[in-house]
Amino acid sequence: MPITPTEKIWMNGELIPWEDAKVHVLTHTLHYGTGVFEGVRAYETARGPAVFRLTDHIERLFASAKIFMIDIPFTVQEIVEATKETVKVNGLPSCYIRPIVYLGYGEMGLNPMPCVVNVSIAVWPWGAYLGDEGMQHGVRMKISSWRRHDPNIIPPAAKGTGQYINSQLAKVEAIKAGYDEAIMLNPQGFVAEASGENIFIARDGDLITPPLSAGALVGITRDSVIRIARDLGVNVHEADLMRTDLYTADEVFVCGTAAEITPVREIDDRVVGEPGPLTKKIQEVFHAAVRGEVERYADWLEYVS
Ligand code: PY5
Repeated sequence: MPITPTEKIWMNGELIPWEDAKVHVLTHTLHYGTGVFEGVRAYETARGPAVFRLTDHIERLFASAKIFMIDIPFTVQEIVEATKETVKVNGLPSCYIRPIVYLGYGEMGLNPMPCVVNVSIAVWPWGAYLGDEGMQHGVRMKISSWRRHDPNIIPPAAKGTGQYINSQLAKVEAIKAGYDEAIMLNPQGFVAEASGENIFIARDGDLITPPLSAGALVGITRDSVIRIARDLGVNVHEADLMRTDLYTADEVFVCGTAAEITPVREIDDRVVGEPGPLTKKIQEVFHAAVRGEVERYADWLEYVS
């Protein structure tokens, strides 16, 4: 899905025209992948655009930066405000938001610490990441032959730009084999997550998701799903899952900012089926919550004006 340009991008404190938001080819992050980013969404609500769990996303951005010892030259509050400003100035009722912290031009050694730290925030309209058909009827997944990285090799707790080459190896393999998305096992062989989403299964009415220690990103949608499910009276637990737990699950779905709640209808050619009742209910509550229609989750929305 090609990016639709919008008007302005926030770069290091200034809103500049979309086409001027450029970096030098010797930008450090381009060469070695030390950068951190977020994927956030703003939704249309009755009170105008609202950013879903914005402060939580920006706090995770700072946590990712801390892991890589990148000092962001702004505060959390400043980036929160800059994000709202960028959404507002572009005049979109809803959009995807991509804040990125990257190391700039000036050094080429492997020591990233002397590099200048840059921050940009871009927004553009982005529909269902795994497709409208997938959102309604479920996607077909493949367990990747590529493993999710071990926490002592590259930390899955951080959303580092470079670590996504691992996700891309898995995604390309899955697409080339005719599937929509890849599921990644950790070095021990347990399910970690999908290439850009966390994963849940439903079994006997309970929801189970791999623990963060299995190599899953500390997903904000994952956390929202856990809260919604518990509020619905569903038992949710974290447990190591084997690939066969996915094959025999009653329901499977993945979740993330881009993918929202996407049902899974097939894994490695084993049929899970059309979206089940638990998946559909959580999808429904999530979609209402992000649009400001559920009072209980009002604190998840940060309005841009
Ligand atoms: N796991 C990985 C590896 C992710 O990249 C993402 C988000 C998630 C889980 C879900 O996290 P959250 O719920 O906090 O978004 N992926 C990005 C996103 O914006 C990039 C996808 C292209 O959804």
